[in-house]
Amino acid sequence: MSVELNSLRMRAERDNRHISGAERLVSLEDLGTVAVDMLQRALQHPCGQAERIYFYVEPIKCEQLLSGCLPDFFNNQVTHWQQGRELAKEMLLAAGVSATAIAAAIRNLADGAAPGGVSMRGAMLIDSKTGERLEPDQARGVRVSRMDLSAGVRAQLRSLLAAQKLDNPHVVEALTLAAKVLAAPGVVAELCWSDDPDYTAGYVATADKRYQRISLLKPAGEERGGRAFFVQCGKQRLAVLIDWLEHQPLMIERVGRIHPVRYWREES
Ligand code: PML
Ligand code: MG
Repeated sequence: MSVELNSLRMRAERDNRHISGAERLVSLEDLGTVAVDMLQRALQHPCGQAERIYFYVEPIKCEQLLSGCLPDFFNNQVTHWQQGRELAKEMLLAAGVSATAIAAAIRNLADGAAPGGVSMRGAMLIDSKTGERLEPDQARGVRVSRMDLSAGVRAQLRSLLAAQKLDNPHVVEALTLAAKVLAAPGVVAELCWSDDPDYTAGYVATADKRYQRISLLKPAGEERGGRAFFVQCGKQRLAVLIDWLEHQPLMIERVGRIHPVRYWREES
């Protein structure tokens, strides 16, 4: 018997700024429990208690739901954030992103990619060759929506991550989001670091289905962060890509491989 699913989305603001968002695909039965978890999270956010919290619930048509897989997970431990950014650059160059596009993404994430030098609500879209920003609204960006892990994959992933002491909502949600981004038409790679002041990690995800976690990509206390998707799709197909990222429902039904931690020492 197929279960009807609902897209449940939360976004929270404080001082008229976006501070938190969450996405799930849930049955009617689980809607209340999951929404309460999201509410608590917004009320206990490290940027301060949310002042406005919005919930959106919409049914998903079963026939629209696609099945996806998680990328392979690599855990890179670096000694400081500058080393983390150098590593991210190397990974993005190897994935075919130009040095110009990488520099544009890092500059925007570091300076605050939205007008006023704050973090965006969603992600930037960056042309992977020219470095041009392509998202129509530079405050809102593109919000990746309507994706989730099946119950089996969630349990399996959490137990695999627990073995590396990484079973936390940041990692689980970032992997889920990256799985959808890498499945999208025209995406070459993604760079992300957290906009939460107490979370300094981020990742590079690439079209060969690798999620390279990097332990430090920004200084502690820094609130500027977010996501850049490097795309190669031409302006006509941009609207198709944005629609896919925001609206195509995707259930992730396969885990990827979890690789052991790798320690990066500084060159002496
Ligand atoms: C966020 O939750 O703000 C983004 C987190 C990205 C890094 C997740 C990880 O630790 O792998
Ligand atoms: Mg955040």
